[in-house]
Amino acid sequence: MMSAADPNRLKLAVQKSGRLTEHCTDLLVRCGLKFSRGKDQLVGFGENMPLDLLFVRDDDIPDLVEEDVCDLGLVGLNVLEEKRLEWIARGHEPKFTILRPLDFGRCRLAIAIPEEMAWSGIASLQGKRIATTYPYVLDRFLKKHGIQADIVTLSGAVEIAPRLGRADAICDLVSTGSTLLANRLREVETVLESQVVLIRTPVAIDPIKTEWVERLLMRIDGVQQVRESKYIMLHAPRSALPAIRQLLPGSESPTIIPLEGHPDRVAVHAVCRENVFWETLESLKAAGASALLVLPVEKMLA
Ligand code: PRT
Ligand code: ZN
Repeated sequence: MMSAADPNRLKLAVQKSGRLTEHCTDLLVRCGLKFSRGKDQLVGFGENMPLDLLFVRDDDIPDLVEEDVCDLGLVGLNVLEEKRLEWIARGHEPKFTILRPLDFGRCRLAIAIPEEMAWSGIASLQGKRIATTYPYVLDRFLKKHGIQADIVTLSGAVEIAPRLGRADAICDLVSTGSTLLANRLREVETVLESQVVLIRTPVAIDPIKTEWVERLLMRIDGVQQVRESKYIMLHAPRSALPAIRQLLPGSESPTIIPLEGHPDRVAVHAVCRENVFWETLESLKAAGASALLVLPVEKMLA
């Protein structure tokens, strides 16, 4: 009987409930994983792969992987980098590996100042108090720029710190910028660009499990590739082929198929690794193409 405690099963840590949860489970489902979540909701048991999900707070993911409690983890680079610098400051040299950057959870850790504060570059932060939940990443940034400032470490609600008189500026995550706007703050400097990354334990993973890690990576790559990819089909006169090939966005070598009874015409099939817009179709038509068809790509394996 298989169970989640089986040492032959991979354990992957994901955020329990937050911004990343749905993106992470969606990615894994697209990779073919079927999982059922137990009563305690803490473990997702992989039904068709020897892979179980451990649902935890995102801040715990780096430790769980570094300490080999989990083989793999999905976590924002912002959280990972803060942990990494904290470990180093405490004398622990981190040994986990980043396997892949993933195309979700994008945001930036940025410095923002009250709208009315004067700004003439990073030097304006000299001697100021900056509120953040990322003291280690901020400290590295300030040191790199030779700025001495007071880091006020908070556990949340950083954006209201200037209004409360607790800080002169903030260093917080930004995605759309609407939180800053609502708090009359102005983004002035990017400290760290972030996205979700897949990390693995520093401890050797046994061969059977390694094979599954490799398979998972291949599927993740496939899922990431197809997101923007389109399959395009069209008919064209042979003479228009050079022009048409130039217009196909991000495609390598299209398949050219003869059309029965039309020696001067061919069908062209190509995978485009970029989105195909109406403008592109119009240009293709102008170049002589007809019977244009654009299809989404569901799976891809190189
Ligand atoms: O409970 P747990 O500790 O697991 O969750 P959490 O509350 O710490 O994290 P959560 O779910 O808020 O975010 C998880 C991860 O999502 C972060 O670590 C980032 O990697 C990523 N992420 C992407 C973001 C944002 N975008 C984001 N905009 N995390 C937080 N924000 C917040 C930001 O702190 C600010 O309050 O959203 C606000 C700004 O958003 P905009 O759109 O107004 O600019
Ligand atoms: Zn968190």
